Amino acid sequence: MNTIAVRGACPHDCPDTCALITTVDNGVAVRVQGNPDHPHTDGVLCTKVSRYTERTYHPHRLLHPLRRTGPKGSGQFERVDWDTALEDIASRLEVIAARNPEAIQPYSYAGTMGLVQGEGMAARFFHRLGASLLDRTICANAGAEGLMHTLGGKVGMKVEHFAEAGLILIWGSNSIASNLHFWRQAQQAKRNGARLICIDPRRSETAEKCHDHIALRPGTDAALALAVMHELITHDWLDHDYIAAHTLGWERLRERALQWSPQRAADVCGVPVQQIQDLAQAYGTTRPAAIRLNYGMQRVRGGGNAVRAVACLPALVGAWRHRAGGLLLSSSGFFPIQRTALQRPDLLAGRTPRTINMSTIGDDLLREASPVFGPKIEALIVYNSNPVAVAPESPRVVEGFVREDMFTVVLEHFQTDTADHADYILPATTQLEHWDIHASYGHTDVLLNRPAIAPLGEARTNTDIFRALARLMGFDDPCFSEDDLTLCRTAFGGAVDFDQLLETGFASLPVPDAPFAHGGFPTATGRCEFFSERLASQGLDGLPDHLPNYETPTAGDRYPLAMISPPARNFLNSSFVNVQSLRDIEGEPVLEMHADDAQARGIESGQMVRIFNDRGEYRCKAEVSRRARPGVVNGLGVWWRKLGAFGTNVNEVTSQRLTDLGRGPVFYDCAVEVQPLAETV
Ligand SMILES: Nc1nc2c(c(=O)[nH]1)N[C@H]1C(S)=C(S)[C@@H](COP(=O)(O)OP(=O)(O)OC[C@H]3O[C@@H](n4cnc5c(=O)[nH]c(N)nc54)[C@H](O)[C@@H]3O)O[C@H]1N2
Ligand SMILES: Nc1nc2c(c(=O)[nH]1)N[C@H]1C(S)=C(S)[C@@H](COP(=O)(O)OP(=O)(O)OC[C@H]3O[C@@H](n4cnc5c(=O)[nH]c(N)nc54)[C@H](O)[C@@H]3O)O[C@H]1N2
Ligand code: SF4
Ligand SMILES: [Mo]
Repeated sequence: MNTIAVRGACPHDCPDTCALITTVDNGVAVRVQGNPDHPHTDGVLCTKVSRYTERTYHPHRLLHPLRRTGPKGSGQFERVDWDTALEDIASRLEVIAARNPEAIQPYSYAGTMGLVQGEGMAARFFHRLGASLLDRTICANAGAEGLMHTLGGKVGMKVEHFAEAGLILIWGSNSIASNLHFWRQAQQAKRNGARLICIDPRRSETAEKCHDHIALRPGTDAALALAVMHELITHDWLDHDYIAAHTLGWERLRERALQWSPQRAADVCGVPVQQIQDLAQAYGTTRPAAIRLNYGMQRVRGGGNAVRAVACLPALVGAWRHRAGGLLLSSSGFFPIQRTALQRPDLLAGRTPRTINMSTIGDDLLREASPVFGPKIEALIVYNSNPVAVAPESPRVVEGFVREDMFTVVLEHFQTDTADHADYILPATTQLEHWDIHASYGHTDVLLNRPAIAPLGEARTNTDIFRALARLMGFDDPCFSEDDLTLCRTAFGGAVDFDQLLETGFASLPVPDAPFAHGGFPTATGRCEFFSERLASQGLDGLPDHLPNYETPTAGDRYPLAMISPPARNFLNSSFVNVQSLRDIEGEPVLEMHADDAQARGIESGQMVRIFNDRGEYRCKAEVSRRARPGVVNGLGVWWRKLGAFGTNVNEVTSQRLTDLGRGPVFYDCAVEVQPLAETV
């Protein structure tokens, strides 16, 4: 038997970006494990990716191109050969482009985080075509903007130093589920005597393993952070030297924070005042104090401001002085990604296409041509994303996708809800079958992914599909013939040692251990900006503040419950929902409810319920659970609609409104009512 071990990288949208070792027997991948040589991975993978061969060799993997035969959305297709599919797609796009290339819309996100199979060749293709651009806002934009206006970029603590902290605030993050390798650091800190405080409306797996859990109402984090500042000020738990030397706008922030007494915040957040005072005391008096912030807390109207408020805290107490102090939301800003070289915006040749926001794709697919909007969307090319399941307000998204006058191409591994609506489905390779290179948003190493096995069936890489379309459409710039290994080299240019990547599979960036111990923030002023001139000059509040949710339900309202829909532990967004062994662990879609809320509606655990508002209706089982706080229901995971009850998932009821900063989605700012299903059918 010929057995080899191939080094790779996990492609998924997860902060951990693990280094993989795939064992291949006679050309068949038999095992995917964590690389023990990579310190962050430490030989450990999550349950999902440990089962990667099950996903790769899944009986439903798409193995050849498919052309639609039934009505849009029916999921009926016939097999066609690649030439037929690509020639037809190219000629359909040519006809539309001749009228107006902006009627062609790419739609992609983080099915793979790879810089090559992501926006590498694809971006070149769409730039050359002059297609509309896509604002990739669906996950992190509000927080990213908030961080940018405060710290200057997506930068922060190095994850390995959390193990030395004396206090860790785990803020809007279910780390056990979504950031396992950080959780290992937090556990090490706990063993060393650190105190762990979780701030999350849901009593998550992580919350129950921390010393304290602050179960605030969704969308009230800025109020909590401002009240913590209030206490830091009134007890003088401040690092005056750090504030004077390395921050901007202290006097103004002080004035704002003093308006947020713990009692006022307790009323807004729905938590005991004592909990807020304890939190502030712990944060003001424990060194080093670290904050692991995650994107869960910015999917609400005030998400950008909330991140701004939390990101001010470390500078107030001088936490950045220590390498185990400060804050980490994302480390991706440390990576010197050569986006211009990879994506070649120069191929636009002076054209400035409009930009469509991926978070409002439902409305935008239904818009007619107008001077403000531009042309109606006539063609949609989807890759690395499953918008019919993951985008907000899916009734509108589906209405757009079933348009018979729209030409839709979906590059996929599986026939997802989105692929069901395609005119052509093109089978794509998985991470085990292609080259790629990865930055990370949870650590500071670059990872290289080598193909472990040959593509299954007739699957082709995303890059190869766009190369072929470029050729058919007569795009002759030499950049369209570059191969994937060349693109891997381009991604970081000379900034990383590519020979080392080829040899070991990973390479660390030279990031200092305590990057802001002496200030030097990547803002315009080099300071941590409590007050942002840039925001003020746009007519916005220069200081962070609490902005109430769009939908803040109270008892007696038509929709009196707040719903959040955090990720399921054994899925990754909508990926893995079709992997049987993982679905068996998750069971079925559930809505967690507090006993009081369930009882008031005559709902018992295990009963089917309808969760509804003016936008739509989602159906699943209710689970009366300690994980839910009163007034808040938790709809877990982004299930494939067709694998959920009655073909629905949680995005039936979420809204397309946008966050205060970054034009992001507000998945967790959503008021609903819940009823037992039996009464209503
Ligand atoms: N297993 C698994 N891992 C994942 C994912 C997955 O789907 N499954 N998704 C990946 C993706 S796309 C991302 S972006 C990352 C990060 O993904 P995140 O969405 O940040 O994921 P979580 O760490 O689960 O954090 C969300 C937590 O925030 C809580 N939360 C909801 N609303 C609020 C609020 O208003 N305030 C506060 N303080 N907390 C709130 C939720 O209850 C939940 O526990 O994780 C990635 N990792
Ligand atoms: N209600 C609610 N909705 C949410 C969220 C939530 O918390 N609640 N989370 C939001 C967040 S944070 C995010 S990031 C988005 C995620 O949204 P998406 O980025 O769309 O993520 P996935 O649902 O995982 O879908 C990715 C798809 O890409 C495919 N894919 C993977 N690799 C490749 C490849 O190499 N080539 C091709 N062609 N396809 C590939 C996978 O098979 C999968 O179907 O969802 C958002 N939606
Ligand atoms: S999903 Fe996250 S934890 Fe799991 S293997 Fe990938 S990077 Fe690691
Ligand atoms: Mo995300």
